[in-house]
Amino acid sequence: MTTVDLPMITRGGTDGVPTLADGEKQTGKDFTSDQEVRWCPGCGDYAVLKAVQSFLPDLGLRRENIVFVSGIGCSSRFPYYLDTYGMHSIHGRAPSIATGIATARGDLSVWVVTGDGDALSIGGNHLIHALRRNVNMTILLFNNRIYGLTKGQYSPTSEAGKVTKSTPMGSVDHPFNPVSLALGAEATFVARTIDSDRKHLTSVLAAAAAHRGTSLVEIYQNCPIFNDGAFDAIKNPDTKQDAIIP
Ligand SMILES: Cc1ncc(C[n+]2csc(CCOP(=O)(O)OP(=O)(O)O)c2C)c(N)n1
Ligand code: SF4
Ligand SMILES: [Mg+2]
Repeated sequence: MTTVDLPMITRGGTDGVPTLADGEKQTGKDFTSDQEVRWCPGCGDYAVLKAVQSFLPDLGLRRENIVFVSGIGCSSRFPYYLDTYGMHSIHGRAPSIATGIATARGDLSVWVVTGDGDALSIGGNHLIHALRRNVNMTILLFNNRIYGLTKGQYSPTSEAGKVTKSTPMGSVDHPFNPVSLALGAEATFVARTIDSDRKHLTSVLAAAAAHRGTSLVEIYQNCPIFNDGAFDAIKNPDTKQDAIIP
């Protein structure tokens, strides 16, 4: 039997993407678009947006070589608010569109923004195959454990027994753990972080961007309108010590 030695991956996630000229500097402002941000007051998406806008200058990449692709959902409005290239694409299909972009254009830093419904219901198949193919991109999965945009139906990450308008007697199915799902697809980088911890979130973004291959970052994100307090156990100072292993 013959075997083929695969080449060692020695390149970083952003290698090959044009960088700023010497002395050129960017700030979070350079990554802030002129679009009015349309999320509900108190939505966790704001904190993630701010963290990403503040983090992107650290990459030192040219803005025109960065692209954010999203699916459909509240979280998927993300590309409008970033002054990079972007695409608010098709429900569940962002990983596939991003796969095409990353495959054709090695000079781009490719990011996906998706929600728990977008990534794990309609887009479940696209997500697992993107992870399996290990194309060079970073997937930010905003998990609020609910469909926000369509006004509060239960999602594949809602806890069993969830009472919503679409499950008035409580949901009967068992939720996905996105991290386990990604590991099952043999993803090469998997992480979980939370909207309210800017420092941790930023460090995870940096590690994910530095990884060559598909990085999956699950971000716990509070939806104060349809699923408020979903992550209180890990936010509350009285309980978080028992709920988190850093
Ligand atoms: C083909 C198709 N099916 C269903 C919908 C309705 N729809 C829009 S967004 C969404 C789910 C959004 O939930 P999630 O991905 O968790 O994003 P969130 O709004 O919570 O950020 C659904 C079912 C649609 N737009 N297109
Ligand atoms: S419905 Fe929930 S997830 Fe959507 S913008 Fe409002 S608070 Fe955010
Ligand atoms: Mg959601």
